[in-house]
Amino acid sequence: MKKTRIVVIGAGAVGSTTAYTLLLRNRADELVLIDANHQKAVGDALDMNHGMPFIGGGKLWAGTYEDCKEADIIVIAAGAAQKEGESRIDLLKRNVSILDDIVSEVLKHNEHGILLIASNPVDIMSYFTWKKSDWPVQRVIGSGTLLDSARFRYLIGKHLNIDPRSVHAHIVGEHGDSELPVWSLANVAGTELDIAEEAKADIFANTRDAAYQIISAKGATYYAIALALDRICTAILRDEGAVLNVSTLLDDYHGISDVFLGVPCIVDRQGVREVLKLDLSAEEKELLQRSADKLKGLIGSIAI
Ligand code: 6V0
Repeated sequence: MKKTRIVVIGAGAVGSTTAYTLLLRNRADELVLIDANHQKAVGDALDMNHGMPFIGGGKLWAGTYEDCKEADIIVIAAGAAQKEGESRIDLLKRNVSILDDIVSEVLKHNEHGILLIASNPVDIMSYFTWKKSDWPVQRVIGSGTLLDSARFRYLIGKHLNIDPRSVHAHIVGEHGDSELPVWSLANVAGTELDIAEEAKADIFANTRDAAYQIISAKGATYYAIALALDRICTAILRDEGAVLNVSTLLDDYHGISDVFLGVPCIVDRQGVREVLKLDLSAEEKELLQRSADKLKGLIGSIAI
């Protein structure tokens, strides 16, 4: 039987934590770490391999782009941090250029896998990767608002004292400042949420600003995004048909097209099998349109 292989490109905080999460959960027969700083990937692979006697499991190594050949999923978590005095647009250009190099290398060796993008700004990076790869759009997936939706469900669950897995609620749009909460459809077992408007505003503010809070406390976020990436990999490898709020190309989604945004999608072995159109309120549609306009403006400013 063919072995399953996941390659993680970018062995920084997000990439190495993702590899560790995939390893602990025994998701793939083979895990490969690639980083421009090869020594970092080598160190991580050694460190994790020393845990094998405690968990058993497959193989893990620090590799090269040639290892992408057999990959079922290629996770991209490489990125550059903002330099002092650098504008967000300049950082964006620099990250697009990093991604351009990475995707060129991957494409030399793989044409059948699924590209799963975590690098920020994730919706733009995913759109760029899709354009660059020329792959069917199903096979280029951004982590989108899956993490944001998890934060949202956690905070609603905490407020109501209900297990977050039993809370059905979506954050859609950009993974970032223009994202929006779909309160009109949020529910527990089909029943409307009994939450006051002020508490709702607080829950959403803490969802949207979660990354800022964590980064100011400890410099980076990586545990929950690693679990979100693990969730997407699992839906793909097990052909689950799971509904996950990933970033995908919209095609007349409430009138929005030609931009990647986080919306609920059915994810299986093909990647994004189907995009689910939420029955949004008029206000939510307008906010989603604004989120799309913002991203299109940014895409235009870097001339993809
Ligand atoms: P980090 O810890 O600085 O790691 C980045 C890694 O990328 C480093 O090890 C670099 O050596 C490596 N790298 C840089 N250029 C290249 C290249 N050309 N080829 C291969 N490797 C390269 O960053 P961290 O891991 O914290 O974040 C990585 C990316 O994930 C950033 O863009 C974050 O903004 C993004 N995140 C996305 C989230 C999401 O929800 N999608 C959540 C958290 C972070």
